[in-house]
Amino acid sequence: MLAKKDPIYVTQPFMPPLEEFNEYLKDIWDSRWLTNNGKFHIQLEQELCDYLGVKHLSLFSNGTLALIVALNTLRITGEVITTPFSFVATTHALHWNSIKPVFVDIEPDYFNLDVSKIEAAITPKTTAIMPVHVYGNPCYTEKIDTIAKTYGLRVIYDACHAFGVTQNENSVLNSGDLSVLSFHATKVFNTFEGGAIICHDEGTKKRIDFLKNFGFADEVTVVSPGINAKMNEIQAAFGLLQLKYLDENRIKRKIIADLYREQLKNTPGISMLYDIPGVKHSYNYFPIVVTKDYKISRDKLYETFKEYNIFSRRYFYPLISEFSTYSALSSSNPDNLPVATSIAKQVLCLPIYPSLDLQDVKDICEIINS
Ligand code: T4K
Repeated sequence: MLAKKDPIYVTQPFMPPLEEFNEYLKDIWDSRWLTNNGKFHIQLEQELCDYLGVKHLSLFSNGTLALIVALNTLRITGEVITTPFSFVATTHALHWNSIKPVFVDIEPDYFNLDVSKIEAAITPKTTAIMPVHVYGNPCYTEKIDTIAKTYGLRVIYDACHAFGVTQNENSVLNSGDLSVLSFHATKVFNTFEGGAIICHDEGTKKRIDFLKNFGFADEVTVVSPGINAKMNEIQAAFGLLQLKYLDENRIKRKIIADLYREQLKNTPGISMLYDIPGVKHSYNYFPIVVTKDYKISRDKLYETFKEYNIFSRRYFYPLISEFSTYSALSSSNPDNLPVATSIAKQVLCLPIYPSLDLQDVKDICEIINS
């Protein structure tokens, strides 16, 4: 097989027809209202609440700032239990709040926090748990809820991969105290850069909205040292347009995931994560695990793809606990994180996005199978 002429990336944003976006742009130009809770911002918050099945949602300029503000909203301090198997922003958000991350290992089926190991990591300084629905597969939310209630802890979900994910028809975003989404260009739903916090009551929504706007409650009152994390009107308009195509795009992603599963089901040494009964998945990522029984290593496969102009990604390698900023923490010791350490060396995310050609999916599988 010859190398592809155009590169195939792990993901590509969906671009709606430009003419349709131009209509929104014209509206913004004419109104001269560019940011600070404009009409598209208000409309997008409402439409997202409806689409996602959540009560309150506050838009942000990106997911990282949303995570930082989420922790600040609940005045989290001390130590927070979290996963090392995520994008580095998850732990950075703790760092920016002067909170000590305490890493707990992941479970081997879906690579989410291993709930059986959380309690052993709780100390008198623990104030919260920050799990991640990795690749959009829901964490064991009920068990996490029980632990949190027992020990009086708050739960903030990093749900950046879990846009539109439901479990028995209920949004996973309704779990815990707060959930945070990312609308980065590489996500299922994107606003170029963007994000959101989901909360369950009006008072919390108000505090979040103050915090993302410098702490202003009104023209002359600052209630807290807030930050500027507002989404602007161009981003919000792009989001409104994306929403119109979302269901169609989710179907396309599922078709791609199913095709990978079909083509790789008998490949020795490759294992995959299957859909969970009762869960509507996001298909933001398609991870495979390249085990020691596969003929070459994960890294060799990753390099081989590059020769064909195919750019898979090793999300999430290295583990967050392995970055120098965090590696000195006692919970970063690999002996504390055996499953995460092993999975990070074997996982590879294959390309998946709505405009990915099915023939390209077959070619990618052929490279793996040949
Ligand atoms: N929590 C979790 C669990 C997260 O996964 C993330 C972000 C966050 C928190 C923080 O949310 P944000 O603050 O980002 O909203 C990417 C994204 O930048 C990042 O948003 C994402 N997670 C992470 C998993 O992936 P990189 O460094 O791998 O991105 P990059 O630029 O290498 O892009 C990947 C591929 O996507 C490229 O090879 C090509 C394609 N691409 C990318 C961009 C930016 C495009 O085709 N068009 C584009 O505009 O981090």
